[in-house]
Amino acid sequence: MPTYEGSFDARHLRVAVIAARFNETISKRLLDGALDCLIRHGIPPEEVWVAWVPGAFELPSAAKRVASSGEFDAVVCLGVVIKGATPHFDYVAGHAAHGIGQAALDTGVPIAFGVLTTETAAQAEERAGGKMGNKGFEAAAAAIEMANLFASLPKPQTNL
Ligand code: INI
Repeated sequence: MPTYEGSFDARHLRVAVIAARFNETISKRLLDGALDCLIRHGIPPEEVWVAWVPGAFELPSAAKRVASSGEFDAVVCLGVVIKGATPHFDYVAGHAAHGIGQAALDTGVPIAFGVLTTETAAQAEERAGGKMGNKGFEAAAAAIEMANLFASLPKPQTNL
């Protein structure tokens, strides 16, 4: 029975990280977690690629642009959307989730969803290096695993 599983060896991988600046204090901690993961798994620090966008709403278009460049094996999207802070939480969070997923489907490149969607800033902080871990680290680990899995799977004839 052929069984496929992606390893966490990132030494050979080209990974792009896109971080949303809104709620920057927290998104910087997600970025710290993502970089820690990528470097611990073997990517030389000078080869990790980072781009900043204004907010989570901009993550899907930037992710699609970067993923379709052909220069990366995986993309990690990071952002922080806090419900208490905005009446249009559902639009920003919904667009980010749907759009990032669609960008991954459209490009065939794994794009990890490291966007916190929480009720309060305290809940976001807990998930950005606090007692609930660091979702930036987890998203980067998912990106590594998916990039290695895709490299080992049978090649698609089309991206559809
Ligand atoms: N962007 C976020 O990343 N998080 C938020 O909580 C947020 N709030 O609260 O509005 C937010 N808004 C900005 C949005 O992502 C866009 O940058 C902006 O609408 C310009 O397109």
